[in-house]
Amino acid sequence: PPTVRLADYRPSDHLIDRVELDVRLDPRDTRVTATLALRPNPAGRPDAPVVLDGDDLTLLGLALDGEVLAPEAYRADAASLTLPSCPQRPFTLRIETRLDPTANTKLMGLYRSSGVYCTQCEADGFRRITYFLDRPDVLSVYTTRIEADRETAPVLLGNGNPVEAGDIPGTGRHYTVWHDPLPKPAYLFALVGGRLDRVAKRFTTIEGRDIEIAIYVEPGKAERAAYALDAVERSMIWDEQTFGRAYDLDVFNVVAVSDFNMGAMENKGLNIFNDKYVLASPETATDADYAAIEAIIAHEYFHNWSGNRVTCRDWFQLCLKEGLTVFRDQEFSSDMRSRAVHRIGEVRTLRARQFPEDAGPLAHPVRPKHYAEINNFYTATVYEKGAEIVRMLRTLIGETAFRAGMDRYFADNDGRAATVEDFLRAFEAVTGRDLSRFAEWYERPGTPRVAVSGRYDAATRTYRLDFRQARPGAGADAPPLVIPVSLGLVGADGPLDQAVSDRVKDGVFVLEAAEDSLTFTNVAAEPVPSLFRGFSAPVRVEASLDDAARLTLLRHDSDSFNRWEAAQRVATGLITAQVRGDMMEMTGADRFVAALDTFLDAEALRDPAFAAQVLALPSEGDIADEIGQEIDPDAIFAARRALRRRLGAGLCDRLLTLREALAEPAGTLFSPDAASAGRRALRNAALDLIAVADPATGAELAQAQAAAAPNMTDRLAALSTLALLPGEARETGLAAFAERYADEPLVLDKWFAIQATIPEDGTVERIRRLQRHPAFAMTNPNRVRSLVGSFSLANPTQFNRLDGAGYDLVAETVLALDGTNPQVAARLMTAFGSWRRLEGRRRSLAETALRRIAATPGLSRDVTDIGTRSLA
Ligand code: HT7
Ligand code: ZN
Repeated sequence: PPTVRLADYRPSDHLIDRVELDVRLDPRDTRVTATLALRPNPAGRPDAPVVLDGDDLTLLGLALDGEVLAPEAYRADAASLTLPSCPQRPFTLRIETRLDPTANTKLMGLYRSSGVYCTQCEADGFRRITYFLDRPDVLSVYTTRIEADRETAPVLLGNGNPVEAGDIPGTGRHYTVWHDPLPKPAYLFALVGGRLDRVAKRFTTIEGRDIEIAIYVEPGKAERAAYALDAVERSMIWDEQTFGRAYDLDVFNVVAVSDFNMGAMENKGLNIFNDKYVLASPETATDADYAAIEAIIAHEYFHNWSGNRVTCRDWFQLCLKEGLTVFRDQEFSSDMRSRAVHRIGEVRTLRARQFPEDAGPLAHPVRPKHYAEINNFYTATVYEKGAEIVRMLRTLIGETAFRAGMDRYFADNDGRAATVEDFLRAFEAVTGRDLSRFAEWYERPGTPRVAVSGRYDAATRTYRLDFRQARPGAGADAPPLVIPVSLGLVGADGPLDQAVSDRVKDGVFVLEAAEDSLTFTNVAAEPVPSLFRGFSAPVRVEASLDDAARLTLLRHDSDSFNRWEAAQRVATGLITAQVRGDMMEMTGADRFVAALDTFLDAEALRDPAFAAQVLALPSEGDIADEIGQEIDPDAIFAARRALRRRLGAGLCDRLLTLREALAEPAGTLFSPDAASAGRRALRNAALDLIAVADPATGAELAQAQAAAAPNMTDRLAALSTLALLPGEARETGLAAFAERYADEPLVLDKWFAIQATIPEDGTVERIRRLQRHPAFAMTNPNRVRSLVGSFSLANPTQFNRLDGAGYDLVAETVLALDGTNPQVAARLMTAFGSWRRLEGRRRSLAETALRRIAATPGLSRDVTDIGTRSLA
C-alpha cells in the first residue's frame, strides 16, 4: 500500500466552508445530497484541480454552481472525484451519492446496527458517505437534514443543535434538521436514525448555558443508562472546574449501538458508543464495567475541547488529541476514585499493552513519521504513552504552569487544526522554558532504560545516586531524553524527609544527560531509594535493590505506587528465577509471604482496593516482558502458579478471615462507588488465591458465591475462579450462567471470555465450538473480541501452544474477518506482535501463521499493513 509521510504534509489546495447534507435514509438505498461551499485555499497551490476523496461510492449526480456537469468535466470512480479545471473563486458543488447501509459490514461510514442507522467517520469514514476533502485540517460548518421512515426510525439525530423537524405528509416519513455552528473536520460528522429509548437531564454550564444531556439506547434498556448519564454530568462539571472548559451547544447526545469497531466516538454533540460502555446494571455489569463506562464517557466528552474545538492538522498528530484526552480522563477517574489505585491500573495497562508494542516489530513513535493505514495507529503508544508524555510535562513544569499552558493552548488554537509543536509552544510561552529537547519523546520509539545505583557514606551522612539512561536501538550520538524522576529516600522506620539534595526540586530530579548523579545530605542511616514515584516516566528502571530493600518500600514508602511496585518487583524476581530453572527460592518466597501477611494485617481493611492490587501478582505477560527473549509461556505459567500457591497456602487463614470481614450484609444495596468496589475486589482476590492453593475449598466457596451473588462482580469472580478448576462444577456453573443470561449479549461476552482464557488443552476446541454458538456472530466486534481477542491476549499458554493450534485459530479468524471487517481483523492480528521474542519452536510456528495470513490473496490494506510490519 502507498505510504503517507509526515514530511510530505502540505495544506489542502481547497477549503470547504459550509456543508449542507440531505440524507434520505433507506436500509438498502440511502440517498445523500451534499452541497459543498468550496474555495481555493490561499495556502494551497494555485490552479490546482479539485480532488475529493471517496471510498466505495456510487455517484448519481454532480452540479457546479447549480449547473449539472457534463461527464467530460470530471472523473469519478469509487475512490475519488476529480475536477481538472474549476473556478479560482468560491463555488458550490452539489454531489449526489447512493449508499447501502445494510451491506456496510466494515462499520465505517453509514451502516446499520441492529436496525439502527449510525455512522463512524474517524479516521476516514466520511468519504464513504460523500466525496469530500476528508482530512482533519479542512474545517466546515455543517447543516444536516435527515429523513427516514417514521415507524422504524422515530429518532433522528445529527451534530450540533436541532433546528427543525416535521412529517412528510402521505409518505410515512419524517425529517429533522441539525445545525452545528462550530467548524469541524469531516471525521467528527455523525448521524443516527432508529427506534431508541432515552434518558435525559438538564444541566446549566458554568457559563450559564442551559443544556440537555440525553442518552439513547435500545428500547427497554433506558434504566441501564442512568450511570452513564450521571457520568456525563460529572465530566462536564469536572472539566469546568479543572480545566475551565464548558460545553458549547444546546444539546449533548450519546447513542449506544451494539455493532461498533472501537469503544466510542466523540462526534460533535453526538457521541456514538459501543453499548458495552453505556449500559450497566448491578445484575449485568461488573465494577470494572462501571469504571470503564465512567472513563470512556469522560474521555469522549473531554474531546469536545481536546480534539473537537482544537483538532489535529493531520493524522500524524493523533496523539495531540488522544494522548492529551487519555491524560485528562485518567485525571478525572483519579479524582472520582482512589488516585493511587487508579495510577496502578494505568501503569498495568501501559506495561501490558504499550511496553510489548514498543519492544516489537509494530513499535512506532508517539508521533509516527509514516503510515500505510491510519486505522492501525490507534495504538497503546499513541494513546497511553502519549498520555504519559503529557503527565511528564506536568511533572516537569508543575501544576500551576501546566494549567496556564493548557489555557494558552486552548485559547491560541481554538477553531484550528493544530500540531504537537503548537501544543508545546503554549507551555513554552507560559514558562519561558525551551521544550525542544523534551519534544524528543514524541519522535523515538522504544522504552528507555534507566539504570540507578546508590552508595551511602556513613562518615559524611550522604547518599549518592548514579543514573544512566539508554534507549533501545538508539545510536551513541542519539540525544538523551529529558526524564523527570520523582524520588525520595526511605529508612527502616519510614520516609527520610530530612534528607535533601539541591538537584531535587519539589521531589523531582530531572535527568537530562546520558549519565548524571545527585547527592542527598543529612542522611542518618543507609536508606532505600524510592525511584520514579507514581511512575513519573514511562521507562524500565534497573535499580540495584535487593528484596529486603524492596520490602522496606512496601512497608514504609509514602508513595503508594512504589509500595505496590515493590511487591511486584519482588514477585517478578521470584517468578523469573524459577523460569530460569532455579528452584523457587524458599526463604525468599517465605519472606515475601510474611511481608504480605504483615501488610494485610495493617492495611487490608483500611484500603481494600489497594490491598487487592498488591495481592494481584504480575501477569504472565508482565513476566514475559521482563524476560524479554526466548519466552516460554508454559514455564512462566507454572512459575507464576507456584508462587500463587505459596501465597494462597501461606495466607489462607488470613484470606478466609478477610473474606468474612469484607462480606456485605444481606440486603445491602449495590453501589458501584470505588470504596464498595475495592471491598469486592479484595474479597475476590482472596478467593482466587485460596482456590489455587486449596482447590476443594476454593470450589466450594466459589460455587456458593456464584449461586448467591447479589451482583455481577461477585458472580463473575466466582465463575472465573471455578473456570480455573477442571471438573463438573465448572461446567455446571458455566451452563447455569449461560442460561440465566441467554438474552444478554453483553453478559454472554463475559462468558465467552472466561472460557477463552482457560489455560488448558481443551480450550482451542472449546472456542471452535463456541464460534458455532447461536449467541456468537463474526459480524459483531464485541463477540469477536470476547472470544478470540481474549484468547490471543489473555491466554498465553494456549495461544502459544506447541502444536500451533492457537496460532491457527487466530489466523483463521483474521482471514475469515478480513473480507467483512478489516479494521477488527487487523487489530486481532496484532496479537502476533511479540512473536520474535518467543523461544525457537513457537517463534517458527507463529511466523508460519503470520506468513500464511500475509500470503493470502486479496487481503485488505489494514491486514496487509500489520502483516508487512510484523514480518519486517
Ligand atoms: N477518537 C476515536 C477513535 C476511533 C474510532 C472510534 C470508533 C470506531 C472507529 C474508530 N477509529 C478511530 C475514539 C477515541 O479515542 O475517543
Ligand atoms: Zn479519544
